Amino acid sequence: MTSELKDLAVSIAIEAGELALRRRREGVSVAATKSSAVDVVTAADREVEAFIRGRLAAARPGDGFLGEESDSALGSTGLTWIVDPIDGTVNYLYDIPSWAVSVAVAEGGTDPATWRVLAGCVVNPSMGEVFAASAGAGATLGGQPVSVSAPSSLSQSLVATGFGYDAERRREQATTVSRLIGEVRDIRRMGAASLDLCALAAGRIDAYYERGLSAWDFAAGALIAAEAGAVVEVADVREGRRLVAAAPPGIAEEFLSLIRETGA
Ligand code: LIP
Repeated sequence: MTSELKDLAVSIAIEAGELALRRRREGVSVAATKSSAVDVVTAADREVEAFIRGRLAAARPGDGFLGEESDSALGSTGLTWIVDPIDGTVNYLYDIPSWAVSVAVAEGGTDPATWRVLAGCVVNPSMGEVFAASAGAGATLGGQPVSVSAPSSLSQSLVATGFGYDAERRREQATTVSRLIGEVRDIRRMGAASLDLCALAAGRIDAYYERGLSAWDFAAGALIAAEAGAVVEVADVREGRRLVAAAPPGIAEEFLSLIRETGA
């Protein structure tokens, strides 16, 4: 079952990525803003989500849907598809080749506190990279197994994070980074949570944290990272914003402790 769900997620995410890439090459502009003047949505975001939603409705008509750009649907099968049609929208708008199509399917609803993500796929169309995982069956990049790094220490670890769309929240997050940056190898801010988590899965970074993500930003990437061997924590809700943190087992406890100490 989870293998078939993963195959469907991969098939749809690849096709959606091809559509998004075509629209990028045709030219992209802001269609609207959401939580702030810099929280943008493009026509492609909406078109790609509609495409994904249509393919899922045809393949699994009774499943629920939760996407970034359209109304959610409960469904009747107990499964819900959790979709970010273009994660890294600002990168997409600026034609920075670090954005992704993220498709996950979960049972138990859409609250990370209670859901069980069964399968997921994250596609980076600009790089031609397809990350995928199904629960208990490992994670892959291009169909080949991937696994997290094994950093010798936290001070030797490359850490990725991200920032919110609200200026005051970004100031707070910058303060956290200023406290953290001297304790680790370096920081990377790449602009798409799903790709940050896949980079962790592939050993391209050693740890990741971010506060304030939506379920669709990390549902697939968190499964891929966990199936690649990462300890993934989605908790510590503060002012309605959860903390997502992930790291290899050897540094996970120390890393989680450090990001809490620094106020993440
Ligand atoms: C993005 C996340 C990223 C975060 C950005 C933004 P979007 O999602 O993937 O990690 O730092 O602020 O939230 O809005 O591009 O789908």
